[in-house]
Order: sequence, then structure tokens, then C-alpha cells
Amino acid sequence: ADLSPLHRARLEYFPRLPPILKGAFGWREGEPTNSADDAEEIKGYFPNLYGQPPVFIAPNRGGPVTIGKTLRVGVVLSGGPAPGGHNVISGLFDYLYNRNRDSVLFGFLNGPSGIIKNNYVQLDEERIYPYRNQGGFHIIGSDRTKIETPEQFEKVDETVRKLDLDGLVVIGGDDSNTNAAILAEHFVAQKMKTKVIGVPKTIDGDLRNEFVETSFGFDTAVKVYSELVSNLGYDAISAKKSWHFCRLMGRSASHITLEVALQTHPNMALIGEEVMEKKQTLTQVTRSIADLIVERATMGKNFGVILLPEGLVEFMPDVDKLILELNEILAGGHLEEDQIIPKLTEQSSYLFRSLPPLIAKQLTLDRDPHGNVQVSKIESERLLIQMVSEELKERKKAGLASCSFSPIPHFFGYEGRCSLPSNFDCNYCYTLGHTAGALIEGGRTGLVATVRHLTKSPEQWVVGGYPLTVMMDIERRKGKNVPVIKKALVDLKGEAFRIFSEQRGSWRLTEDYRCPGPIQHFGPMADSINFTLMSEARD
Ligand code: FBP
Repeated sequence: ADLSPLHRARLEYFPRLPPILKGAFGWREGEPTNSADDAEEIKGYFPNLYGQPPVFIAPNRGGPVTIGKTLRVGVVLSGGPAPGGHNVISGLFDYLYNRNRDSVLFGFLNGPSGIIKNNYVQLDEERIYPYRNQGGFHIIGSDRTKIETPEQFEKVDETVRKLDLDGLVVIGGDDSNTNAAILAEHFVAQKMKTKVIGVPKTIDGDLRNEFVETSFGFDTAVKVYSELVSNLGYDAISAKKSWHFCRLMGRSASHITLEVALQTHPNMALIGEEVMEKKQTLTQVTRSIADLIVERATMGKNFGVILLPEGLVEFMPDVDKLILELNEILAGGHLEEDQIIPKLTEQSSYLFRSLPPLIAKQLTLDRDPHGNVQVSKIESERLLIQMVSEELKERKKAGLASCSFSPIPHFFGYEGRCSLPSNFDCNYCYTLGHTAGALIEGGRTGLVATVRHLTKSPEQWVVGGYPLTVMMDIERRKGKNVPVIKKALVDLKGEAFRIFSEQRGSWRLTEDYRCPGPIQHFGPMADSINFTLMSEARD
């Protein structure tokens, strides 16, 4: 194939790895654990796994270097792509192969549905090599199938038995890892030998807690978006005629928007969690944007950059109430708008009918298989542009303000999910793959592979696994209470938000646009780590 020089160079990059994963190691167990919340209910769902201690890979002083076990392991990519997924697979393969050349790795095709359909390929060096350090999930593909019905479980059991799997590695976000825990519990209950290990993936950065410092893919995705947004800043200040409204991916949480704001210094960045704390309605948010536009216009600046997270609307109390009502109404399946309206409360019905028709339609789209509203399909940048335009017209009519407003909507999402992974994501993912392999070899199940001290050099990272149940609570999805891994929202008392709120005042009326540039794979900036992780690291 006609590979670009950079593509070729990245194939030759050798990811950095904590040395402990290369030789003989032992295990250290922590204290027994609880769940994040709703302990009794979570225990009821996970009677075999609840309470497990975390485990860490520890030096095996003086122990012999043993040949690893012969293992048969399956791996599956689940949910949206995130840069680095290929390195989890290559890391897992290298671990298994270097420990024992007879071990076998199977890749399930096109996500969890591949397990149900027993659709897989055997992954060997020849197949894996072209994907080393490359973006995308296309080595085996992914989907959002949730394994939940008894028939699906039966099919999964069949596949796992046919392939005689010692382990299954589920590379996924919060919902996929919840599913991994359910599978792990199921296999133990069925007395099956297959161990299940999760790997924390998602560009959204919301699979993060005391135990998981960051999900892989976030570092690369925010670097891609930051470059794009900063280019728009320079466009705004050069052409001096446009307002760029940039919606950034990330589901409910605003981690991506916060990081991109810190990297690029837009005139305004809306953080969903703050909107929720201040209980700002759609009208209030609209007015605050209109105020900024008018203020800049009086200085002769009819241009600027505004960032908003894709989950913004879920944080506005009025829209959130509407979404919750819609979730319940639509739990039984799709309904048309005229069937929905009579089922809404008066307040929500009023809001629903006053929304631009396109947005109202997008709010009623089917939920994803895990019951989440598909926020990436709600064009809130267009919603805000329309509402702000109307607000400015009203102000003009009332003689309050007059400005030229030429908005351009942007959505940065899919372009960040399959980028060439940063060095950080290459190293992190390769380490996660090794760790997942080690946990399976160690006979552990129901854990998520973890790497601690991520802001230090990879040689100092501490690896192991935390029980998935420790991150769970009970939430309402598709009209039912279910155990799920708690999504981490932006912590308004955290360091990243504190720095943002200190600095943002100075970005409003100036053009302090910051240019982080494209991702660097070589040179002095090649190992730089995103601001959020650096500022909120626990050690
Ligand atoms: P994951 O939780 O699967 O990693 O989702 C990542 C994500 O990119 C979200 O930011 C976004 O809301 C969603 O996927 C979009 O989903 P889809 O790929 O189905 O359009």
C-alpha cells in the first residue's frame, strides 16, 4: 500500500512500557471493596464478584522467570472508536506471545455482536503489524451491541465454549465495561473458566474515577480538536466577520470542552456541569451568549469563538426535564411527535413545541442500546445560533442593541476518534493490553485494567486491576433501574475547572487565542500530556 511517511514511521514506533511487565512478577492485593453507591442492590446483581480487592502487579524478588501459561483469549472492541485501540490489541498480543508462543488471540468482529455470532479472526503478528500505533478500530471493527437477553447470553456461552476461551478482554467505555462485569459474573455463576477483563476506552474522558486516571483516546482526541478550534480562532481574528459556534463531542460530560478551552482560549466556553449548578435554562444561556456578542460588537468586534459540549442541553433544567420525560415515553419504542406531545407535562410540552422543529425531532431519536440519549445527534450549536439570532433581533427591535451577527456552526466529534494516537495514548494502550493479558494469566476476573501515576514516565507506571463493581451505582435507563459504571462529570471544584474559571474572564473581549498546533509525534513536545490529566493527577 502507498503509506504516508508518517504512517510508516509510526509503524516502527516502539511503545514504552513499565519494565515490570517484561519479566517475572508477582501480585499484591489491596483491601476488599464496596461499590460507589447503592451497595445492597449492586451486591444483588454481582453476588460472586462484589467486594473483590484490587490487585497490583508487583516485583517478584528473586523469583524465577517462568514461561507463561498457554492461553486462549478473545478481544472485542465496543462502542465508539478511540485512538489507541489498536495498541491495546497489539499490547495484549505481544504479552501473550512473548510469554508463551502457543497462546492464541481471537478478535471478535464488529463489536460484541461478533461474540454472539461467533464471528472472529485469529490475530497473529502478520495481521497486527499494519495497525501498530495507528488510529481507528478497523482491525476488527466495533459496534454498540449490549449483551442482555437470555438468548444472547446462551450464544455467548456457546462461542466461549467453542473457542475454549481462558479470557475475554472487553475494550469499551462505561456501559461496555458494565456489560463486561455482567458477563464476568455470569461466567463465574455458570462455573465457566473464562475470565473477563475490561479496558477503559472513550474519548469522552468520563470513565475516570479514583481508580482509573483517564480513559484512553481522550489525550489524542482533545489534541485534534484543540488544533481545529485554534485554527478557527485565527480565522476569526483574520477575517473579522464570523462567530464560530463549536460543539465538541463527549456525551454528557464536558471534559473535552474544558480541555479544549484551556488549550485554545475561546471567547466563551459553556461547561454543562456549571450550567446545571447554576440551574441555567435555555433562555438564560441564550441571553448570556447574546450579551457577549453585543459587548464585543460595541468594540467593533463582530467575531469570536464559542465552545459548547454536545451534552449541554441535558444540563439545562428545563430541557433535562423534557429529556427525562421523553426517555420514559420512548422507553417502549419510537413514537411520532403528535403522539408524544399529549404525554408531556405542560411545561415540557410548551418547551418541546417552542423548539426549532429539527431539534425537537433530534430529541426524540431512538436512545442508544444502553438507553442514552444520542447527544451527538442533537445540533445544539444550531439551536443556540437560532435562539441567539432571535434574541438579538428582539433587542434590536426594542432599540437595545444592534450588531452584525454572522454565525457559523461546527461540530467536532468524529474527526477526533480515529486519529493517529499521541505517544501518550500509544504507550498507555500498549501497557493496558499487557496488563489485561497479565490479569487473565493471573486468573483474575471482573476487573478493569488500570495504570496509575500516568503523569510520570511510563517506566514508573504502576499496573493492576480494580473491580468493576467498585465504580458502580444504580441508574434509571430505558425506564428501568440498572447497575452502571458511574460517569465522571467535570468536577467544578477540580483544578482544571478552577484554572479555567480564573482565566476565562480575560478571554471574553480579547483575542488571546492560543495555538497548541497539531499532535507532535517527534521532538520536544512529543510526550506532552493533556492539561486535564496533568492538573488533576492524584500524585
Ligand atoms: P463511547 O462511550 O462509546 O466511547 O462513545 C464515544 C462517542 O464518540 C460519544 O462522544 C458520542 O456521543 C458517541 O460516541 C457517538 O456515537 P455514535 O458513534 O453511535 O454516533
